[in-house]
Amino acid sequence: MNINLKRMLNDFSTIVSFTRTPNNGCTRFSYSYEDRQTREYLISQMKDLDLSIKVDAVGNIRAKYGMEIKKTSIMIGSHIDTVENGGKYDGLSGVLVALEIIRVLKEEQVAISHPIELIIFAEEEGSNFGVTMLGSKVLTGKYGTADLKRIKNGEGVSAYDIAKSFGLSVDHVEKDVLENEEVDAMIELHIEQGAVLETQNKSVGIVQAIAGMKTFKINLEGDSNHAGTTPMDLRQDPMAGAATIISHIRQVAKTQALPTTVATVGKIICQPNMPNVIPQRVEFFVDVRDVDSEGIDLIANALTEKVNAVTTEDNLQGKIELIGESNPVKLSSRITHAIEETASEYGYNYMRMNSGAVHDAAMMTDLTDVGMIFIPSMEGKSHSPDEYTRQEDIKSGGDLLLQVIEKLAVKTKETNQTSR
Ligand code: HGY
Ligand code: MN
Ligand code: MN
Repeated sequence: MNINLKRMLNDFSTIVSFTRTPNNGCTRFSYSYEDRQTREYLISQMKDLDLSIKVDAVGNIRAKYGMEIKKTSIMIGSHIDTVENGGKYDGLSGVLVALEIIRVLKEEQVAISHPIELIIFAEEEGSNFGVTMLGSKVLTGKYGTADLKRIKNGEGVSAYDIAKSFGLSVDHVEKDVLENEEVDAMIELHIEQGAVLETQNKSVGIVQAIAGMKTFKINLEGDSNHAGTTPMDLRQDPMAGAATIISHIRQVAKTQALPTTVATVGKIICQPNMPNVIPQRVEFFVDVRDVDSEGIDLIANALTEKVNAVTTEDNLQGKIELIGESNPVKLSSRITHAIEETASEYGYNYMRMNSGAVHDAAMMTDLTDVGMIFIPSMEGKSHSPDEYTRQEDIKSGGDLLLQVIEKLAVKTKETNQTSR
């Protein structure tokens, strides 16, 4: 069996058009107009397949094929939200491959031993609130109503209120949590978002571990003043303080942390943000990641020490807040073995690897056996309008996932095997 690439690409071009920034990448935040357009399109496709559809308290979409089979399901999918001016393939590839696999299983009337559940996680990117994987953290019980009320966007509106105004039954959060015995396995197909597969000349990555991360919000308050008349030694300048902290963290990540440790400052807010005014307040976010917690902790400690030192030296008010985190995880040997066995049986050009990006799949590892299939990102570009994955790579990744589903959830003549 193979996926129908042409049909899938039709889904792709339809959904890629749902963006707030046409001609400048995909901008499709969860709970936005573009998100609603995408949900309506995908839910109509799911209805055409007679899937049993459930949209949960924060907007995760669960659509089951083979509902009548009283067995734990095999869950496949990813996310549809993007960063600002993001790429076409991040998240969406995994969702559309999963939808296409269900179409093929139905079309070919394949006798499945487990229901196949398409999952679309909400707010994976953290574009609204700066907290990644909000949907999968709620689905797996890591976040509840209190967290949704605590987490706020740049205008101070909580995730709870945003979900409510989007029309979601956000008071059902605790009722919608995934139970342990609902899912036999979860597999997410995703673009690599790095350059390893391309440089190693491989078309498929079998993910063994997913990096963990911590996101810190640092707020520095100084004394706003005239840029021309304030002598340098009388300044309380939060932008100068932020610059000292940011370059220090870069230095520590490059020279004192582990080779797998990365630290990024990608968002900074300056008020009043005028060229001729010493700022009053500067707020910036530090994104720290590693497949080894030791690297994350090393940066976290260095950051706290530096914020304390700079606020004292520069006479600033400083506040450092951990706004989101996830642990590094190892993926299931059962599922990675099933993926590798299938890949070698069908002669795919694959390699085992780690993921430097975080993924919703990581949130599922304490509830079920999880695997990930990576497909190449050309020049390793992602979270950018230049993000590109070749059609033939989407096809081979999708075919491989379909063949793994055959192995895990299709009744075999001899054994009529069931796993759980
Ligand atoms: O940031 C990430 O790792 C993911 O793309 N949300
Ligand atoms: Mn993603
Ligand atoms: Mn992403």
